[in-house]
Amino acid sequence: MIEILQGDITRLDVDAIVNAANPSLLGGGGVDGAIHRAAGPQLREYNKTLGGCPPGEARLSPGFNLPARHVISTVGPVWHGGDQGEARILENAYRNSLELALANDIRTIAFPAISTGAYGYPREQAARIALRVMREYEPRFDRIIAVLHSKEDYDLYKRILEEIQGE
Ligand code: AR6
Repeated sequence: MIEILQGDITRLDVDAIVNAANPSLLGGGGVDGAIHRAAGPQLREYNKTLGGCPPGEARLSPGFNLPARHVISTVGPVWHGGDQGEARILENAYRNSLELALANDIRTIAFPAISTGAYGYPREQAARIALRVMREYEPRFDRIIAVLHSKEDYDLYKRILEEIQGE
């Protein structure tokens, strides 16, 4: 089942929250900064052992001080206008996060709106990709949660999910 929530992803008690990271996996701003602050410095120490992550791939870490049991870090594309393979990389970020979750018996997972902040991906196009991949994987999870920071993004996701469910 897909759920759409407005709020702070670091507060969720789920098997895994997904981080919109950068390829270093060592922290940054936005949701990445919030997750590292809430998880504690052990997350950065652990991620040093992972050796980074290319765009579109995903890596697993423990949740440390988070209510969530795991952090799945993925790296979305930086938006360069849309002709640099951004859509495929964004789709892969969602898909590889969900595949990594399945391989680790994760049944409840929460995603932020990957790439739509500092990385500049147009929000509506990104939401369509996110929700289409979530729909595809929905039967294999107990909960797939999209967590939106702003009311605007929350409303956008609600609208697009209704559109997709009507197809
Ligand atoms: N919970 C849920 N969503 C949040 C939270 C939160 N606590 N905080 C912010 N968002 P961004 P990106 C939303 O910039 O575009 C970092 O520096 C935010 O409103 O966090 O993938 C990394 O290290 C936006 O809608 O991620 C990378 O360098 C969404 O999360 C780079 O930013 C994603 O915005 C990644 O950029």
